[in-house]
Amino acid sequence: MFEVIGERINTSRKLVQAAVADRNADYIIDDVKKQQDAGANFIDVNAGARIGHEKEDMCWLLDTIQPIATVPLTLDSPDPTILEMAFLMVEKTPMINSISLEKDRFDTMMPFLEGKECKVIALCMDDSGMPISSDDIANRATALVESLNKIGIPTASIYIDPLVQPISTDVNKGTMVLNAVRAIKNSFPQVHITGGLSNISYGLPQRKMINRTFVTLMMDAGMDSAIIDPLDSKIMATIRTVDMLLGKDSFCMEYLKGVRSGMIQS
Ligand code: THG
Repeated sequence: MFEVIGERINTSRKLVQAAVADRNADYIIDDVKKQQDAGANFIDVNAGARIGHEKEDMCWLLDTIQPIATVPLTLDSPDPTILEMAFLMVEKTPMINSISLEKDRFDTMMPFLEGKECKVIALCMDDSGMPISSDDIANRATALVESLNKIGIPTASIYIDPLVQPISTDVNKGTMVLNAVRAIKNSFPQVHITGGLSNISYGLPQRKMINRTFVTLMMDAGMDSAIIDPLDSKIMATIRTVDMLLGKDSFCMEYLKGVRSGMIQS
């Protein structure tokens, strides 16, 4: 079944930033509990937005969240030193977000990840920037999977983020990433596909309509995880319904549970 990575503990969100600045643990604890109750399978923790404070903010967030976390954490930072510190602090084996093909990041992340059991998100990003075609995305995914396999990370622990780009800048950005996901899953049936979805709708109105329609297409292509807001009940209901329609929900049990709880409505 689809794995939801709850995105809300991110200091780029105003209320979270204020709670972190004020060391308001109750706010953070309440938010994490809500995400877990709504069905998050992982809780993403990103402390990157208060420049110069990432290290102590990440430490405080992890100390605050861990005692009440019932699911593993997704440690989210572009800075390998933050990820190393965070990795040592967590009790449950985390998901690392992320490695990429950008040389500096790749070269410091590889020795850190070598032999570790964690799950890892691998971005299809390199020093030339965002991918420009389906082949480009798929080739970067292949390079990431092969490098990670070499240091002992099994394909089933790798979550490829193909990097969704705004459809408002180029109407082909949807099919570009959809075709890439199909190609990646064809080469590596065991690999997971994840990522943020909301970039697809950047610059357009009624973004949630676009995001939840897009997740349906992405799931058909092979996406089996995403970094989203689990308190958005419409996207959660869509995801659960698509899982059923794609044959991932035996006897439609999870769908029926969602209907009975009121989470899924016409
Ligand atoms: N891939 C990977 N990791 C990621 C991303 C990705 N981590 C960060 C981000 N993208 C996903 N997380 C968030 C968290 C919060 C919001 C969006 C993405 C969010 N945004 C509000 C909005 O867009 O309207 C604005 C913030 C606010 O509330 O002020 O909430 O792609 N691997």
